[in-house]
Amino acid sequence: PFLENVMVHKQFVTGEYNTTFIDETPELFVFPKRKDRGTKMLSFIGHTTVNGYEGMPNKNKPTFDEVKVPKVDHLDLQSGTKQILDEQGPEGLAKWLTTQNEVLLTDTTFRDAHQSLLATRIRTKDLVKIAEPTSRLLPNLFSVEMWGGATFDVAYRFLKEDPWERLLKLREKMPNVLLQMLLRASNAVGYKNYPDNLIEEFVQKSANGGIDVFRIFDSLNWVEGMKPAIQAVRDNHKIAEAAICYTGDILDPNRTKYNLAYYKNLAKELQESGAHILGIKDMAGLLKPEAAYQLITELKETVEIPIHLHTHDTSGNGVYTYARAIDAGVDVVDVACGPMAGLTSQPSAQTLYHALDGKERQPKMNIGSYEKLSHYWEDIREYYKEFESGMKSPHTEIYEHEMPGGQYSNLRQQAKAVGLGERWNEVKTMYRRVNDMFGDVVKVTPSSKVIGDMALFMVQNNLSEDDIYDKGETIDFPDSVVEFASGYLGQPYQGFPKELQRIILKGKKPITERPGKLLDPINFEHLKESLFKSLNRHVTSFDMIAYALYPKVFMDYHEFYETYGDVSVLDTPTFFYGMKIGEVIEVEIEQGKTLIVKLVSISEPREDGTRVVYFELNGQARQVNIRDHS
Ligand code: 3PY
Ligand code: ZN
Repeated sequence: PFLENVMVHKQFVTGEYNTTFIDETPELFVFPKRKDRGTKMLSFIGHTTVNGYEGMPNKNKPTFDEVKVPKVDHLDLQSGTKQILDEQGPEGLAKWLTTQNEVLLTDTTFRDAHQSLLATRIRTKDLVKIAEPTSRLLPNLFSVEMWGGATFDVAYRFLKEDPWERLLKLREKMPNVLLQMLLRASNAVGYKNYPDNLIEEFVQKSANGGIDVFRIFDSLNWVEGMKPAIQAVRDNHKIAEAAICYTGDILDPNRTKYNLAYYKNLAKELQESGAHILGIKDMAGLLKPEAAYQLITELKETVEIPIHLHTHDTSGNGVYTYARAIDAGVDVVDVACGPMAGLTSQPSAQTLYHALDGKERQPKMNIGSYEKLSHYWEDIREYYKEFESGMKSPHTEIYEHEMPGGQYSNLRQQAKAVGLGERWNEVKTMYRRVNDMFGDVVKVTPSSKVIGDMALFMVQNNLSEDDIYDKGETIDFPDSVVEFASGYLGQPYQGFPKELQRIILKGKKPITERPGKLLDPINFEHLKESLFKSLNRHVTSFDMIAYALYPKVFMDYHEFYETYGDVSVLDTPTFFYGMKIGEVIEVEIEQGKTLIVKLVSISEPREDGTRVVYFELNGQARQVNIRDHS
């Protein structure tokens, strides 16, 4: 939206245009008058200073250490996996991978690590600053996971920034390593199934924007639901990493539903569906070391494609799990930079490296490089301390409740919000009970939300399992539970428990087809016209996709943008805490154009409930009126 004309238009920048570009987008060739960006920005800073950041208690701005970015000018940019993909294509890259003796690493610091530790709140500005050092210091990475999952939604909803901008900027700064995203198959980066043509459009634009590796999973491990996404990635000549979500415990003889045979069948089906790489996505950190050894050994005998393992270190067993998977021949594992690793995040890259000392598959890397990057992340994490989950030590209870890393803190917040903070232990126990009631399901976004919503609902209303069966006809179940039972998230392995499904649906017939087949395709021409009218500016394909995924979130973002302008240019402490009286900050609003902002004073509230906030902007006195919500 802040891209005002063709010179900086995303479609233009990414080369995604043809000769009809000028005809189709005449509005881009109008160079509009500049709006008063200064006033918008002062309004935002004034608002945040007076009222605090949305959803966070209004706190005095802490003093942070200066964040140092490692200097890398002296390092040549070495070619890496991105060049292999570009030269040899996805099949060539996959083949290359299987010929590597040492294990390769995917760094998740830019995505899952902060999704799992800091409620997905790391801002583009803080990612972009460390992107080039990462690509120069770690040219041997398999990939950097930096997009998708919850980051897309959170960027618009909470960070008030455009996730596509993040993609384009990180791509520019990291030209040598593969960029990876997490794609929830037919749920894209949302929480429900979307029409097939939206999935195709999303994949194509993400590929054009710079994504190389798409890790595709279905929240019920329903391969049928993954096929359109796998095909779309293949059509764009990118790497389709089709992932199996790991649940249960293959070492437990009492849990036979998800056994080795189940995983081997799935792996074969995914290979047949066109996967270039097989992903094993252990989203809750349930894969124990010996289970990892057995699983990877068997899968290596089952499929020819390389295997990429993802876990969360919640139990504290992550490094041991990886070490055993590496013994069994896994090709790539996911790690995060030390200060952003451990607990609900991925195991630490440095820890794994040292654990593999003396082993022949130890990754090829300069461990000192990772330590340099660590200093940056250590400092940056401080900015986001309000979003820490509070988990302080390894949490083996995960093997009981099986809640994914990202959901734990989220559900806890939700429980608090509905007054169940004191009954959190009950919620966890209920989560497991609900899982069993639903026939033991794979739990990952969005199926995990169904289980979480139902567990909260039952604890909140003091409902036991028997109550559901006895009084179910009169119970109004949460929307997500009804959608799930209706088949709108796809089909669970071995089906729904029939009696419970009947109770929830109250006579409505569930679907058994792929929801994407039944949903009307998006008419992008109409969408473009109607968005053009409501936004009153040019509409990019990126805008259309975002709107189609979550209309309200996108429109709220647009409204925010109209009011406050581009706040992604602010430093993070100012974005979350506003300014201190007397403080001076510099804001680079575009390359070469810097505003100097000083907060001079804030008046007492006036009769109408507003305060006057006095600034100096580039030395000139300015003031804005801000409603005090306290
Ligand atoms: C996501 O879907 O965002 C996840 O990270 C699931 O594990
Ligand atoms: Zn994860």
